[in-house]
Amino acid sequence: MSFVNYHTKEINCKIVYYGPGLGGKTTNIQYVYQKVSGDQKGQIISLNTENERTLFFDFLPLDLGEIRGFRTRFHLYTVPGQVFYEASRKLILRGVDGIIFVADSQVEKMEANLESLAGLEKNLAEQGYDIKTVPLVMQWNKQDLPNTSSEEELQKQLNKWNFPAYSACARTGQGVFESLKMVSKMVLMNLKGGLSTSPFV
Ligand SMILES: Nc1nc2c(ncn2[C@@H]2O[C@H](COP(=O)(O)OP(=O)(O)OP(=O)(O)O)[C@@H](O)[C@H]2O)c(=O)[nH]1
Ligand SMILES: [Mg+2]
Repeated sequence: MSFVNYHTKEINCKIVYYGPGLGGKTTNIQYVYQKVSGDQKGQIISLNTENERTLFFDFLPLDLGEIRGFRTRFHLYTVPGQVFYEASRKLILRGVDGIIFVADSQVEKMEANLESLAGLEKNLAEQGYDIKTVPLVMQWNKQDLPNTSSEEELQKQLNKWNFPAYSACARTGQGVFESLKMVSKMVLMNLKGGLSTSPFV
């Protein structure tokens, strides 16, 4: 739930990058961190295993300045994608405002994508959220690799709700800000009072 404080004129929103292990969630927020200017970002915090897999989460606070008189901050989180970290994913999803589902476009990863998406739907339902109504953007990542599913196939298998979707290569940054801009716009439009200007546009 976005935290809008009318007294101090602050808005805090939580965006979670969700998806299967090694799909590119951490790479997304590392790219954002590299590109956002110093005064807009806090430290990136990563809790990793020794081989660079996310152990608990990555966290990047972004300060977007004022939107209609409200000091606006976005807190970006990634979940650990490895199957056995389900409890961590549930915890990180608490109070989420917007989600970027980072799918791995490689053909052999379709099962892992489907499993992760089913987990997301279930974890949201446990919080009382219906996935259909949550601001969510699909990201078809790793499109630079050979042997990827077509966008049409990804769309058919993973996006029956017809969320906005972007092809991406998080390593080079393709699609990274497009996804973030769209989800931020959806989150702000969802806020009471309809603050409809995306801070990234
Ligand atoms: N070729 C290619 N490699 C990518 C892309 N995005 C990420 N990678 C690579 O994929 C590997 C895993 O990326 P991460 O960002 O750590 O994946 P993750 O989703 O955070 O993984 P977990 O933390 O285990 O859930 C790294 O070696 C990245 O450099 C991409 O678009 N193309
Ligand atoms: Mg990670």
